[in-house]
Amino acid sequence: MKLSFRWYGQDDKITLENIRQIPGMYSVVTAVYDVPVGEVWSRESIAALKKQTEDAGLAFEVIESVPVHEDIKLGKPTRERYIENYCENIRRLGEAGVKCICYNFMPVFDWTRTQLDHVLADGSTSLVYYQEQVDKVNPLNSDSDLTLPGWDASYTRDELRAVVAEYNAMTADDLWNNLQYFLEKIIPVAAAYDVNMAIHEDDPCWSIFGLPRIITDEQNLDKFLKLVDDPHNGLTLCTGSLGCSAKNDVVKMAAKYAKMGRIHFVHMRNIKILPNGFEERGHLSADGSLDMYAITKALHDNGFDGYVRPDHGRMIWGETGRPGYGLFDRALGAAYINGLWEAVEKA
Ligand SMILES: [Mn+2]
Repeated sequence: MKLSFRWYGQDDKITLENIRQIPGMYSVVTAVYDVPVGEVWSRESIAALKKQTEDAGLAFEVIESVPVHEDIKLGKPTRERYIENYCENIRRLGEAGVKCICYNFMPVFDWTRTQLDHVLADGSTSLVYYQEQVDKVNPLNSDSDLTLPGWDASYTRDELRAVVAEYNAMTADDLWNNLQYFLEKIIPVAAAYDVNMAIHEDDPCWSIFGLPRIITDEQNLDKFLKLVDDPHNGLTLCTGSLGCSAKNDVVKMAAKYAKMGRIHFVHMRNIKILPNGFEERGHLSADGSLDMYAITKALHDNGFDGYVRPDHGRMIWGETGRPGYGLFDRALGAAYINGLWEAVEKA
């Protein structure tokens, strides 16, 4: 297990020195943030990130994310240029020593929550998803105020409506086909540069506004891994994204895909499943619906040797900043992951 921590680059108020001081910390998880989605990252930007990271005593081995342009997901003719750009990013990152690239294939909306500062019983705040709040916001409805926290704010209302309409004309099978087309082009490049591609599950792992979502459960992950049956075509196992559906047995999935050698990156966080959605909680098993010890043990016992990062944390001790990505609670999460790993290793 290689412990890692997401860092948003120069603009992140959490410094590399902060991250370096978390016990057991090995690598940052970062990205080039000054390039529009779909374009090629400059070698200079990649080299600068690498130098900064390594100068701070941390490895530069995990990228989250290289985002996938909507035209690729929609299967438009313009995807060719974006796929070639994507391949070039894999080559450049591989040459810079990157071992793992996280990405997702969610139409338009990426991760979705309805509130970013829900106050929990202990006074900390966290991200939550309540279905009745989602149901009130229909992006095709002109009366809707069209805002949920995780959405891409670069879309105007009309642009958002247009892209949602394009997806509404697509079936889940169309999205699968577009994903397969993409993988067949990128995985050979990833293999040549020995970069592990690690798709992140849809968050939450169900359809939003009737748009297709396919990276959601065990059956679909099985199907995904067979689209291109190469170890470089693997997973980011996000315990919170999969675990917000009670239908997903995250412990079983962790064991199964680790044994197959297809989990390259793990996002560890706990969530509490509620009748109308879920709340993000502290990492501790007792604080949510997931058995974090059992997940860790399943990974360990099945030979997992990839990267793990604490995922979203609560805001605690008066910290303010990027929701889910404060220092304090994620550092507690990292310490907990260290403890779980040491315990299963010595058991
Ligand atoms: Mn995640």
